[in-house]
Formats: sequence, structure tokens, C-alpha cells
Amino acid sequence: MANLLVNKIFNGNCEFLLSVNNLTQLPNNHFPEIAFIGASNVGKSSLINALIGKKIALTSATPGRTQYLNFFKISGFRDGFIIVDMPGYGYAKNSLDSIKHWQQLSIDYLYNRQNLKRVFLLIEAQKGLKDHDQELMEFFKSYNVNFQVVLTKIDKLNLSDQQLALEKINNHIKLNPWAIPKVITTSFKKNYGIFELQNEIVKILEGC
Ligand SMILES: Nc1nc2c(ncn2[C@@H]2O[C@H](COP(=O)(O)OP(=O)(O)O)[C@@H](O)[C@H]2O)c(=O)[nH]1
Ligand SMILES: [Mg+2]
Repeated sequence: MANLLVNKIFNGNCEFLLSVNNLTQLPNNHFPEIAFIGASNVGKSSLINALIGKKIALTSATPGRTQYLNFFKISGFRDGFIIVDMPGYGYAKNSLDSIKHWQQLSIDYLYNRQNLKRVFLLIEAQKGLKDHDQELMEFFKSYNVNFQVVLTKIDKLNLSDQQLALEKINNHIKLNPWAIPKVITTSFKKNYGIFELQNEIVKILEGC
């Protein structure tokens, strides 16, 4: 039954809604939003495509490309809900201006957006937590924003290193009361953890 519901939702209709690089352009509606944030190249767009089963978010081997909030509407659950692909951070070659722009856009969105129901913070399993990720977690703590960690590209590690990566993250987030304790490990390449993430999203939507 649960499987059927998840399939119905994520195999349903999905459309690109809009890209926003200024918060005045945010869509004015009541649809719940689920955001994906993380460093440039962590695998946000790939994961979103895997969730939806469709190449709708642009992926790139070149980091630091997207400086927009990209909104995708999925209509398979109640009136629908929105997945937000957020601009990446931490790319060393980004200019100061683009970092400032990232902060204004992303931090304000995360802090102010009423529609936002969950932030998934993506961390590359092999790389672990970087300074920028930790700063973002501190922001979540200071501003009472719930977030949930998703480990990406788990296929790059063998089983014991996967376990180690998970332990490290768990040790870190247990100190943060705004972290959802369950970390989801994923690989878009191996189609691993995608169903679990879809399930998690359905649970969030059901609780809205
Ligand atoms: N091995 C592996 N590579 C991945 C995975 N997910 C993404 N990638 C690669 O990482 C690069 C960046 O992915 P992308 O989704 O564009 O990252 P974004 O910048 O966070 O949106 C691309 O070359 C992807 O093919 C994964 O699960 N496993
Ligand atoms: Mg992307």
C-alpha cells in the first residue's frame, strides 16, 4: 500500500515551475516545499532527477553553475508539492559577489519561507563534512530550522567506509537539536536510498 502511494506520487506529473534569483520572485501559493541544499557538485540535481524518475533538474560536472532556486512542481499528492533545487556553495572559484548573492538568496529563503517543510542537507559520503556544511548547520541551529542529512554518492565507498562516514555524521548531528536524527544514504548511480527518501518525503507531506 505504502509502495503504491509512493509510486503514484513520484511517477505522477512533474513540471519545472520557475527559477528564482531574487526572493521577490518566489511563487505565491500554498504548496508545501521540500528543499535540497549542499555544496556545488554534491549531487543535488542528480538526486532530484532520481526521485522524480525524470531528467528535469540540470546536472553538470562543472561545479558552481546554478545560482538560482529552481522550483519543480509534483502533482501526485493532494494539490501538489514543490521540490526546490538550491544553489550550491563552497566552490572555491566563486567570486565574493556570488557568495554574497548565495547568502542573500538561500539564507533568506531558508529562514523566511512559510511553505518550506523540510530541508535536506546533502553531504558527499566520501568527502564528509566541510566547513561550509558546518556553518550551515550552525545557522540551522541558531535560527531553529529543521534539517535532515542525506549522504550522496555512497557508491564511491566500500561498505566499511560507508559505515564510518555514517558514524561521523551521526556523531556530529546528535549535538544539533534541529537535525532530524535519521540520516539517509543514497547513490543515484546505484539507485540506492531513493525509495527511502521518497518515503520520507511522503511522511513529511502527510504531516502537513
Ligand atoms: N558516483 C556518483 N556520482 C554522482 C552521484 N550523484 C551525482 N554524481 C555526479 O556528480 C556530479 C555533480 O552532480 P550534480 O547532480 O550536477 O550536482 P549538484 O551540483 O549538487 O546539482 C555529476 O558529474 C554527477 O554525475 C552518485 O550517486 N554517484
Ligand atoms: Mg545542480
